[in-house]
Amino acid sequence: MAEHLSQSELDYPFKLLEYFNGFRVSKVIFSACELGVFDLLLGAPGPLSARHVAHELRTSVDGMERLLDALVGMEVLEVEPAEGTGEGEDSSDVANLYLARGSSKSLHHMMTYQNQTVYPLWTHLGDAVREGRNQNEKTFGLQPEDPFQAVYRSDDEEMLKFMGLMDSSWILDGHDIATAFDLSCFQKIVDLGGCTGALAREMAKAYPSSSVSVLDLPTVVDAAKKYFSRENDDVVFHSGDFFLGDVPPADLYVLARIVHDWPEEKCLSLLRKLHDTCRPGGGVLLVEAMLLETRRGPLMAQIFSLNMLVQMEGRERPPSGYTRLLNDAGFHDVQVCRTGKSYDAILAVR
Ligand code: SAM
Ligand code: ASE
Repeated sequence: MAEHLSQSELDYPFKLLEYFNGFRVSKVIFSACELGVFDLLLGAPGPLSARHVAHELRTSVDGMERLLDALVGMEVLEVEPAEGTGEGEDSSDVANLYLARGSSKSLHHMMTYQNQTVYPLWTHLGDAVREGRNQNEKTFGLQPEDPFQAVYRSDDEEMLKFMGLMDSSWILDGHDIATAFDLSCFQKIVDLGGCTGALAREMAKAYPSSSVSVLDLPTVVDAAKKYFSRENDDVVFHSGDFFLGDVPPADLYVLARIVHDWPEEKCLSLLRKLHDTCRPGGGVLLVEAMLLETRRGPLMAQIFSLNMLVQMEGRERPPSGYTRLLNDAGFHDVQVCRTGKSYDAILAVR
C-alpha cells in the first residue's frame, strides 16, 4: 500500500485528511441548500450579510456566519463589498446555476436524495461489506423482495425524491449519452425503466425522426405524467414490469442505470428477453458509470458500485463485464463510448 502514497503524504497525510472531511464538506452544501441559502442569494439584488441571511431564513446568526464562512472556504460563495454593512456573501456562478432551486440546471434533488437517503444507508457501509448485501432493513426497517419497494417505500414523497434524483443526472449527461453513438437508424426507441422520461426526451431531441417511449412501473408512470410532464411532450409512457411478461416491440432498447441495480441472473434474463423481442439489426443501449478494465478507477464509478451494494442488488462493471453479459444474451458488436462525464454508453446489436 505504502508505495501508492507519495513521500509528502508520508510526511503529512494531506489527501487522507481531506478524505476524512468529505462527509462534512458535503453536509455544508446540503444544509445550506435545505435552509434555502442559495435561493435567497440568487434572488437578492446584491451581496447579503450573514446577519441578513440568518434573519431571512430564521436561523441563528452565529451558526449562519460559520456556515457561510465555510461556503466561502469551499469557493461556493464569494465575499463582496456590500452597501452599508461592509462585506457580504454572494453566490458564485456555479452556485447560482447548480445549487439554487429555481435554476434550469438545479441539482437540488440530487443533494436532497444524497442527504436524506444515501447518507443514512452509507452509515452501514461496514455492515454492507461484511454481509455482502444492502442495508435497507437496518436503515429503513424494510427488507422487501425487491430493492425498489424500499426506494419507493410508503408515500409518494420518497418516490418523487428518487425520481427527482434520476431526472437531475440527465441535466448534466443527457445530451452526451444521446449522442454517444449515431442512433438515427433506430426508428422505435423504448427506454425501459425510463422513470421521469428525462433521458428519453434527450433521445427524442437528438433523433427527431425516431419515436421514443418509456416503460416503467405503473405508480412511477402516474407520477411522471403528473409531476414531470412537459408541454408538447414527444415522449409516450407505458406502464408495465420489464421482468414479467412482454416488453413493447422496439428497434432499440435503452437500459439506463438498470443493469447495475440487479443481480447477474436477472440482468441476463432481461437481456435475453430483449434479444428475443427485437428484430435482427435491432439493439440495446446500456447507460452506466463504467469502471476501467482494471477496476482501478474512476473513483466515482467505484463509489457508485459501493452505493449499489448498500442500496440495491447490483454492481458497476468494467467494459468486459458488459460485453460478456451482452454476448451471453446473444447480442454482438459491442461498442463502448466513454463520455468523460459520470455516465458512459454501451451499444450492442442483435
Ligand atoms: N433509467 C432511469 C435513469 O437512468 O434515470 C431510471 C433508473 S432507476 C435506477 C431504475 C428504474 O427502473 C426506476 O425508474 C424504476 O421504477 C424502474 N423499475 C424498477 N423495476 C422495474 C420493473 N420491474 N419494471 C419496470 N421498471 C422498473
Ligand atoms: C440507482 C441509482 C442510484 C439506484 C439507486 C441509486 C443513485 C443513487 N441511488 O440505479 C444515483 C447514483 N449515485 C450514487 C451515489 O450512486
